[in-house]
Amino acid sequence: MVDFDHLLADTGRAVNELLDRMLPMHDDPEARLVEAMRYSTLNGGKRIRPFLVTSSARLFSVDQTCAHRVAAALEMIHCYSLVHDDLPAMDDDELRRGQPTCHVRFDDATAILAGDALLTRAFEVLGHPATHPDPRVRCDLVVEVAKAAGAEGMVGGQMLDLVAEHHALTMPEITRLQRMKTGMLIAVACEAGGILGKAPEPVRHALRAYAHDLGLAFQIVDDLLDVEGSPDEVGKQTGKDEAAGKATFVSLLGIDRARNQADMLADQAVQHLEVFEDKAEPLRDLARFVVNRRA
Ligand code: GRG
Repeated sequence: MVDFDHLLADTGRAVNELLDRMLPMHDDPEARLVEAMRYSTLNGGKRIRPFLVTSSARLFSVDQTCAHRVAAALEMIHCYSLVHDDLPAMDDDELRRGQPTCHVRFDDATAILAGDALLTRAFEVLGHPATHPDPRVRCDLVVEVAKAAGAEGMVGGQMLDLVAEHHALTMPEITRLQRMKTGMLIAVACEAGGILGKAPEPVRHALRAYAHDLGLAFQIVDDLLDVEGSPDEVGKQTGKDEAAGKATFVSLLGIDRARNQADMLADQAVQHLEVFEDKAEPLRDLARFVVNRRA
């Protein structure tokens, strides 16, 4: 039995190798763009979304080569969102994953273009026949990932986050915002294994339910780390939400209740996996990792 830490590290290595091959350096005049794309994707990160894709794919005995391609595509989208989120027009951050943010290392325009190019490259990968031989599966992946990343998902959530800087949010409003901003990409990473494995709807539903609770637990811990963590540990500036007067799960619930809520959601997430029996052990371990992480 491979333990969780090794499995997470193996997934990270596999995705790094693939990203390295998918984003090759070249000598053309636009090489700076590729350099910025590589800088923003091959710079560490916990690789939680890739782990969700590969672990859910294993539930349905999906070829891991296909799963790794979907994992790399979702990581490109995740990294694009971080690059754009760090820009001066958004969160204006100088540190990400312990290193200068993309626009600090390059410049704003290059960071915008690197994000754009990562997003579009992700869909090129999803639509490529090497990702799955069945075009209906590839179409399904493209549609579900587009919904999760776009105006009804991550980008819409980011818009709500910007609006929230100017008026206080209630608990249901914050929950909806975070579900869109971070939850939907996490959810589609979980569901991707079911899509690749052509799993029936009730099984895909169980994965979505797990992901829903996991995504909220993840976000609550992110809010806790912003209050309790240090930049050295977390790899980015902390204390930003409070300084901006932003409503978060922690500002509304307080530290102790937020921590309890995250633990409760992780337990609830695990309960949705019963149908998969022992095969879902890595996903159960991930739920525990998400609430215990320090970065
Ligand atoms: C700008 C289109 C656009 C969207 C931005 C996801 C997002 C929306 C912004 C990221 C800002 C942020 C810190 C959100 C909190 C949750 C989150 C996505 C944290 C970072 O994810 P991790 O912890 O990061 O998985 P690593 O570095 O480990 O990959």
